[in-house]
Amino acid sequence: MRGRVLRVSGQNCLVELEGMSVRCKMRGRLKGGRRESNSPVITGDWVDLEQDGPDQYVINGVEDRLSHFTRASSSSRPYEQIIAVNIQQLIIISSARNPSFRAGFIDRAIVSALWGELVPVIVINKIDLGLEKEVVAAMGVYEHLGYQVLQTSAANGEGISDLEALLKGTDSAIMGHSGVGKSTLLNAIDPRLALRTQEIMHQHDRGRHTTTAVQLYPLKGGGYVADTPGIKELHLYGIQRSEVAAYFDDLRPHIDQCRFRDCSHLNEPDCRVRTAVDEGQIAQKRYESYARIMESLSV
Ligand SMILES: Nc1nc2c(ncn2[C@@H]2O[C@H](COP(=O)(O)OP(=O)(O)OP(=O)(O)O)[C@@H](O)[C@H]2O)c(=O)[nH]1
Ligand SMILES: [Mg+2]
Ligand SMILES: [Zn+2]
Repeated sequence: MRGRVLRVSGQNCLVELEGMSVRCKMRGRLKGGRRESNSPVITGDWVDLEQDGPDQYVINGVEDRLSHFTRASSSSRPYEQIIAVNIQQLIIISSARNPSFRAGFIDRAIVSALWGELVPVIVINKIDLGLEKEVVAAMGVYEHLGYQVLQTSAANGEGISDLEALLKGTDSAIMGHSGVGKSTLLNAIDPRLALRTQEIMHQHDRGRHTTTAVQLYPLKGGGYVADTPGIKELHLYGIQRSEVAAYFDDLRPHIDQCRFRDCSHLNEPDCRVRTAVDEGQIAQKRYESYARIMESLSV
């Protein structure tokens, strides 16, 4: 039988099978699988199931994945942490403020999406709290790059129907810092989800994550969406320094025109990328994000 993994916790999975949610365990040889990764079965996986008892199933195998949202763990020896697979869109949620807007985080998330074969979409939530100049400028940059940018407020309902239309009929994962309103937005789209959200009184507690596990939910209009726990730092996984510029759609057109073929675009002479920054063809902020990613990668 073929099912879709909705949630993974240790060796236990919740799997959608013919419209029902069933509990599954992983077959022994699966557990031993890829040691360098967080789990052999990931939310969004299509799996081969077998009934093992009255109310118990086992996962025999995992189908090849078409796409993935992956990061590196923040531990001292980073390992591959695959968050969700077989989805089409990565919905990158930021808040206009509280917690404060960080373009650098969005830029990393875009790289992560493109590397994982996902279409990045940018959502600025909490617009009821006002839009500072920096936020408006960043939205302009992303729109100019051709990414879809949505403005929402879960508080007053603005943009919620746009977000709903965006999610409908496709599979997406929602990501962003803790407290930007990911779960609140999903509840606004479908109150039946009844996801836990942060209490107002705890809004200023740092480091408190309200959503603690990745879970895929079917949407009423068709399609699925994965709510994910807040991410503090998005460490990129599997990308080498020499590849980063190609994931910046604004840098890429220039990278073949540098004097050196292996130009890092950080400090070499006759670097066409840095000239483009100086001439205003590449936004300064985007270049800073690129440089910071390069600094964070060792190879
Ligand atoms: N003013 C305002 N507050 C919002 C909005 N959306 C969410 N909030 C509030 O922001 C807080 C955090 O919302 P959550 O939905 O729990 O945030 P989250 O991104 O799911 O957080 P984690 O699960 O920890 O990653 C709650 O107090 C919400 O009521 C909005 O559009 N405007
Ligand atoms: Mg949440
Ligand atoms: Zn260069």
